[in-house]
Amino acid sequence: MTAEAPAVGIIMGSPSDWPTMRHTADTLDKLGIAWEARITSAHRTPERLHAYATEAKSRGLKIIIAGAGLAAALPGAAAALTPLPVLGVPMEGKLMGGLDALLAIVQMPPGIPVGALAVGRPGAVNAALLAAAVLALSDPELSDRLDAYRAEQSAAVPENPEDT
Ligand code: RP5
Repeated sequence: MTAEAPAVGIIMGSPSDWPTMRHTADTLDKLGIAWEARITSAHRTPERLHAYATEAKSRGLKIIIAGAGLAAALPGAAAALTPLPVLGVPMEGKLMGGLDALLAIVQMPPGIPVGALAVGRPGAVNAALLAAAVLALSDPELSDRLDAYRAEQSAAVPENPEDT
């Protein structure tokens, strides 16, 4: 987290989601994108979620990334309360390795979209990269940093499997 006003709000249903969602935060840090993180459960703290989501745009946030497990209503409930783009990350380790949360997040009714990512750490990382790609459309310096991130990632992949 930086002193800069956060562009990305990372929300999650439980403190138990943070070990996964911290990969979102770490990836945003690598790209120099300011973020904030909050526990806001659709079921356990609905008033907190309502306040957070309805105030998010006026507070200057640009994108919300929501991680949740089990019934995983958080991303959809947040999307219903804000015009900002909402990306959803299903938590793993619950029923069928997180298939429950994946289906809950991806099966939104038409009219209120959630950008559903992969289950667990891959989705948490990619949510940050997808948010970065959207923000980079209006931020040339971030666009350069994202290009550099991807070039570095490519360079780190060995061509010969025996080099790993
Ligand atoms: C969901 O229930 C949370 O997103 C979490 O993934 C899941 C379990 O929560 P805890 O029982 O670990 O607090 O609301």
